[in-house]
Amino acid sequence: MTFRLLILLTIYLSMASSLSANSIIPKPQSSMEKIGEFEITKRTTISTDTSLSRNGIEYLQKHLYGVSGYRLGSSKKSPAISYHLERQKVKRAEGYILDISQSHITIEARDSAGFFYATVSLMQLMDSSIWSIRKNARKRWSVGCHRIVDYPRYRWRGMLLDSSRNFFSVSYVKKFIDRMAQHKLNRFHWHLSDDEGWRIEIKRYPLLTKVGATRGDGTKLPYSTYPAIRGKKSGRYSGYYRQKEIRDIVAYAKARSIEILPEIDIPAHSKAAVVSYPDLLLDPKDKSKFKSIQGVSNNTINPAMESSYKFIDGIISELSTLFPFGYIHIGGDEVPRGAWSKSPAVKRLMKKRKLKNNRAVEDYLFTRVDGILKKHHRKLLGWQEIVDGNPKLRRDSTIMAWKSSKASHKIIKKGYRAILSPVQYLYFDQRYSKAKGEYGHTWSTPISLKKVYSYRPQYGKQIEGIQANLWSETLLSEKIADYLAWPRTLALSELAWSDPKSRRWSEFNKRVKSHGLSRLKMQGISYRGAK
Ligand code: TNX
Repeated sequence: MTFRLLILLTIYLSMASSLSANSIIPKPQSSMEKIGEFEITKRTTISTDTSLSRNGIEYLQKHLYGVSGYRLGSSKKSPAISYHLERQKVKRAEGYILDISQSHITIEARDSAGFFYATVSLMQLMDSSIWSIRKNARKRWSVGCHRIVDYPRYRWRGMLLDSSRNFFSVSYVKKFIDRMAQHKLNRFHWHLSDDEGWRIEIKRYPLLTKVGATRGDGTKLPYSTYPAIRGKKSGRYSGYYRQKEIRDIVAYAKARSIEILPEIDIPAHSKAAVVSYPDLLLDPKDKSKFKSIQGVSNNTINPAMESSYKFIDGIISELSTLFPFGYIHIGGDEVPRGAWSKSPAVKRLMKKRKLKNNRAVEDYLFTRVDGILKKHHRKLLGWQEIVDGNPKLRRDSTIMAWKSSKASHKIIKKGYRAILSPVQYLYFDQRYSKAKGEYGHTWSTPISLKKVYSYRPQYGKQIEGIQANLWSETLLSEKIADYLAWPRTLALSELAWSDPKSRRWSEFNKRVKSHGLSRLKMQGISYRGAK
């Protein structure tokens, strides 16, 4: 081959490869591959002109130190990696421009999230061992030259972890958050109370954790509230987070551009609260007997007791000191039929307020709770059942649509904002397939990785974004949690971040197999298919 031909071939190949995808998940909005490589070594220097880049830089340094044993020094004169505040060129919140050439890496963004995500993208272009949890021999990291211009499709890119049905340790919660951040997810929805356990220390109401955080022999909560667990039928089970631990986790998430949305599920799904404070939360004269869809008896806070509202106010007040995020999730799902039907207090309330039926009583409750949230400068988030009736909520309330991919229509019509989390695509507690031995719930349809990826979420002004939910009734171990969450979370991240027009299942699947999974493996994640 002549020299000229060789050059032509090289140019052609580099053009062709610029069209192909790189290793980044979620896929960037635009990415161009260039010729050459940049090499990060011990001597590479770093500089910045903004404190907004702190989280990004620290994240890179932490990994380099953990794996290669060095941190990069800073240099103002001839830095090799420079972080630069750029509000003109980078127009979108959380967006960034990452330009890698043979002599320089330039990162431009307008906010802390943008700098963080640029850094994560840079690290995904490095050898996957940068994600390793162990030190290894690698000291030099070559990064292919690229120019990437990127920003998210949705503002809300969430995941729910249910710490009530089965408890997860602080260290697992941190891992969960870190892995979300690596894939540019930014909202951690933390389900902290349910029938099976109250999981957060509340100073005003110590019995919530003294009584309500333990179930089983000798406690007030049954060990095996179906389908809370699949394992043993008896024993004792407890766990909760102390406020100190909560503060630590909030800071950990913040350093990774993740806001934490705490959820206290009311008025139903509240057995643990009700057995802890029956005098406050129940009408002593109520003779109603009812069961939740999960088979838990009388699990609902009474909406006619003033003490219920005082309790809710106290909880929300403490939550707002712990969680800086502007929203609190109040549940609102699955109020069992027959709840309060024989409560004299509810009957009196109905008469006094001219409430026609049970649904109107619920509306009254949600309206009051929204008022309490307002007092504490928090916006309301709740499950779709809240707007099955007509509570008077503030316009900026946000509702999660979970029963189907069309459930958002009603929410939008009523003028609220919606987050899409349809059980048919984004309930990661459901099994992957019908094959024998699969973990997970079976009550909805199986959800394969491909099925997640095939979801076409609605887009529009009132759509905040999307979220996957990892309910934990069947999550008997962290391994099972990992298995159900991964690799499906990779698909979630792409639905939440990337342009749907650029999504191709076969290309995504290839990228997952050749890059995505090896990054998970390096961290010891027990994803489905891991050996
Ligand atoms: C429905 S989604 C629930 C949860 C369960 C989940 C199990 C929602 C608002 N309620 O309480 O854990 O199904 O898949």
